[in-house]
Amino acid sequence: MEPEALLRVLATGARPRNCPATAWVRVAAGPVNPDRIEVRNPGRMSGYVRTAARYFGAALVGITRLAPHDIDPATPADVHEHTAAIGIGVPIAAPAFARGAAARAAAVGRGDLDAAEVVVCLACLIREFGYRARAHFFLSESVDHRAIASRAGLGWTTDARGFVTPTRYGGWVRLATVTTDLPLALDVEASPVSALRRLAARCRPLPRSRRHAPLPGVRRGSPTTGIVGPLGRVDQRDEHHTKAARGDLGPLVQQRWTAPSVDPFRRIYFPENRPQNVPMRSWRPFAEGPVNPAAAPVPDPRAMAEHMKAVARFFGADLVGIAELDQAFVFTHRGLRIDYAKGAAGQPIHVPHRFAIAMAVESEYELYTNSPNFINDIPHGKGYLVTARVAVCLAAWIRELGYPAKAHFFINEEVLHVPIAVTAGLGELARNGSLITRDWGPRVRLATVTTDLPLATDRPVDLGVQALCSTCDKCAVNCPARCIPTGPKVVVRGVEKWQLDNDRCMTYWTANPKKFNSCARCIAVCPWNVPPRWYTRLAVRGLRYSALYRRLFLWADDRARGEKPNPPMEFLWYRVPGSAEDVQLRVVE
Ligand code: B12
Ligand code: SF4
Ligand code: SF4
Repeated sequence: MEPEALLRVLATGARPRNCPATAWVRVAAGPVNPDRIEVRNPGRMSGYVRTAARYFGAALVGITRLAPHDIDPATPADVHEHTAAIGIGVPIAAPAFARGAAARAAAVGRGDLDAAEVVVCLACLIREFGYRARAHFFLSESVDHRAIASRAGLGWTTDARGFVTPTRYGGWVRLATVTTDLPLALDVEASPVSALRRLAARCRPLPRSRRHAPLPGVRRGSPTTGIVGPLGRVDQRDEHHTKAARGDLGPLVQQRWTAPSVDPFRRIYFPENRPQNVPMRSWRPFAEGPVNPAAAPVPDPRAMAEHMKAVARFFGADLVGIAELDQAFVFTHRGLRIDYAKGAAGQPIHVPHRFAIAMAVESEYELYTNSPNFINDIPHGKGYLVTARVAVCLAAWIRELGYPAKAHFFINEEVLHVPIAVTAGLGELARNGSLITRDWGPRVRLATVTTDLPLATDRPVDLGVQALCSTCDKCAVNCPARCIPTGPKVVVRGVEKWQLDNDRCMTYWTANPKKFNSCARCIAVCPWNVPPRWYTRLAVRGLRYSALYRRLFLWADDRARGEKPNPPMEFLWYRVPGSAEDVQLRVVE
């Protein structure tokens, strides 16, 4: 269905604002943090860079010296002074809904988009370390990726255009590069590969993209959050991040919330410091854009809804659902921090669209077993980036089909994602104030696209979440700020729900002495936050059937993980249990 629309989004088409990758040209290079970290051990620094690149999405990472013949003479002057080149290989996966040449072109386009995301994030991170770095990708390239990648040991060039890797991806990778003057230990060049191996790699089938079942077997149509009166709307100026920045929660909260984090990884995801080192920020102008005047006919909204969900999954969504947009879930007035900076705070919000597409992206379980700490801040930021990518790309694709669409994501949102996701059947509202999904529990980030594209809608689901919350209070007991209620639901703005003390939550995040910039303990400790295994998926499916089974499940969770879970975790430079003092943010030894 309309493969050209997808290709126009992935490559620079007729309307550049519907091609989200173009935003990243602005963050390929940027300001360098004047507060440079000291690198005493380049080997350790290389390890960090490699892990970070893999976390951003690279399958292959290699580090080599930048040679003069790698660089295009027209390259910006600063690159000539860079000493190291980090070669990145990103695997490509074909969409599940296309075949043949269209599938290959889409796979290559998505691979290029992902490769750009990896190098842009890595370059921003290095600049936040205090070193120069530039991302080179398909829209901003001035280096020879294949020469760099083969010297860095990623694989071998095959002919004028080909590159093959000695991995299960074979030749199905896209290359990109970061050049930098960060001191790094170098990799060795790859050894020659036999002609047979090259041939074998080329003959491998194109890997398919991840497919998630659209919640089969779920009891639909029985919403568990009762609506008992007229729904009240919310003013975004009362949003708690805004209140913190405005000073409503006290001077300490204000000072901490508006100052750059001590953690460089957080600084590339949250725009409290140098905006050009925050890739997501450059997507704000792409949330909306021109609509293709030649609208594609939609004879069957049900078929279009299924196709749209497949496209959203292709861009990286793990769950997708559709609801009629209820204006009660649209903020009344603009009030994000950036609106204050741009003088737009207080302007009335109008989202005239008929439908809302809710999307969830899972966060890595391994980084969410304990909280609060520097480690769970990392998937927090990445989740926002990935949900933003999905929403921006999906909205651009719908506009290319000829229908208006707007992406709502962190730092650019006019809607409440949780009620929309509940209405669209992604999961249920829980005691901890979050959406709980069947397979990933509350460990998901959300984004929404609003549109007029004719679509069939989904219905709310009953997974047994509220039934379990009625006999469980693990989040409330473990909340370090004591802001989750242990008692029954109350009615707020016409809705029966457990009501959190949101001011206390926000205050705890920012005023805590360890300088973690957020908290997600109510997500980490929740019994629904299970590791993604077949047996845990099976275990949670029984929760809606029996009260006895629910009690047994809670008992087993307490025995397996503890009533107050505090498991050790380690990632990059960070250790848990630990503190800011344990984190070597200043010196790499
Ligand atoms: C402001 C805000 C906060 C505030 C207020 C918390 C809150 N629960 O709203 C603070 C700063 C405290 C906060 C904390 C956190 N947040 Co927050 N936050 C937001 C934000 C930007 C706006 C929500 C808002 O305006 N709340 C103010 C009023 C409306 O809150 P409320 O009356 O308590 O209502 C809540 C629910 O009851 C429900 N709700 C309200 N009305 C109705 C009506 C119906 C019918 C239903 C079903 C539900 C429902 O929606 C609200 C939660 O979004 C949203 C993004 C967005 N645009 O939606 C993310 C968001 C809710 N936060 C999120 C997360 C993950 C967190 C944290 C874990 C922090 C972190 N590390 O990321 C904690 C968890 C705290 C908690 N237990 O809820 C995720 C939730 C993901 C999920 N699985 O549900 C969101 C959706 C961000 C995202 N893009 O993914 N957050
Ligand atoms: S910890 Fe228990 S009460 Fe809290 S959200 Fe999870 S299941 Fe519900
Ligand atoms: S994020 Fe932390 S402080 Fe806020 S409600 Fe959850 S556990 Fe409590």
